[in-house]
Amino acid sequence: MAQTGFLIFLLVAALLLLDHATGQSSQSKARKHSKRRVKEKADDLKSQIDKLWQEVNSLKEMQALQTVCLRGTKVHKKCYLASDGAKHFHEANEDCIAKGGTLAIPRDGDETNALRDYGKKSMPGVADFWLGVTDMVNEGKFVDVNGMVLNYFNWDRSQPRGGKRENCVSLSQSAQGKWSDEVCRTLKRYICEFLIP
Ligand SMILES: [Ca+2]
Repeated sequence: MAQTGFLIFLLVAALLLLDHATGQSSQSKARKHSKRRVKEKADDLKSQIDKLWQEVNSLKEMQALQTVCLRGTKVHKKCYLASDGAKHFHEANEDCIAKGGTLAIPRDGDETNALRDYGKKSMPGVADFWLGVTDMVNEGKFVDVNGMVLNYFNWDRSQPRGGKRENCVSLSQSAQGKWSDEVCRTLKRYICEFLIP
């Protein structure tokens, strides 16, 4: 991204200036006034560098998000990206976090439909996949992977029913996007979701 390149250039220029300013500081020890001015200048440059770093990092995040959205799909204010392989719930969750997202958490009927359609398209023939919903902390109290209360549930008939044995939730394609609790150590495909700022 051209913007990132420009910011990195600015950062390097600022670092060189800072180096120069620090050098000056050691040469002019005798003159207190000038020394203070140089220190102020250096502090100012440092804060500018901090700001530039923040911008570089947020640009990197935006770029990563764009890549995800291009590879996956963009629906409303989220991007979804299907996994290549199957994993246990915890590993699937960690993989999504490493990519800057979470396991997909449908928040309403529209998101369920979008997720179901994307799942069918991106993972044809896959019967179900992990969602970012679990009751492993408090049995029977299902929350999202951030531990936040859920306002939307889409349980299949007579689900959840796994008790303490089944603490992780999957979305079933054959049940039109309905949820079931499952054994967390089951190998399943998954979809990561990324919130668009
Ligand atoms: Ca349970």
